[in-house]
Amino acid sequence: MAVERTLSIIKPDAVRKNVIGAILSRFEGAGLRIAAAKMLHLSREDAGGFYAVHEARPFYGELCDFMSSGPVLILVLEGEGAIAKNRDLMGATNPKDAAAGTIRADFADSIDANAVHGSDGAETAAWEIAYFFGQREIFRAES
Ligand code: RTP
Ligand code: MG
Repeated sequence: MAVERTLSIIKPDAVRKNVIGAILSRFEGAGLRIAAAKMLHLSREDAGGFYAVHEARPFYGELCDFMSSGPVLILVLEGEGAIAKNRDLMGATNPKDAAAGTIRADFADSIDANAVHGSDGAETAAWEIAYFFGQREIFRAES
């Protein structure tokens, strides 16, 4: 399987709950490396631009309010099959549907406050990584 990069966000609810370290351990335990990281308090415009693909959806306003409600930790994860692996670790969007042992089953409260974001495909991963990081902020395994 090819080495990939994916964008992960530890969302404001998980930062508030003080479970950043617990979530990072899930990624590292599954063989993903943290290739980049930054903590930001997104403006509503930052959040809106990031989730522009959902602009027409009824939940878009609440999503932007929530994502700009407190600091987030934004990560680039790197590893074999990183995009799908991260989605597997996250679990279903609604924590009620998330499989036992997934991040959302263990740390999310609701479909809105669902602890983590993860890119859903190769194209979105590339776009999302470029939204937050320059090339000099992303590190390869050997650096
Ligand atoms: P994410 O983009 O944050 O990783 O989540 P996802 O792929 O699992 O879900 P997506 O369909 O991309 O939706 C983005 C976020 O919008 C909220 N949402 N609410 N009320 C609803 O029906 C609904 N559907 C989605 C969720 O917080 C979801 O993470
Ligand atoms: Mg999504």
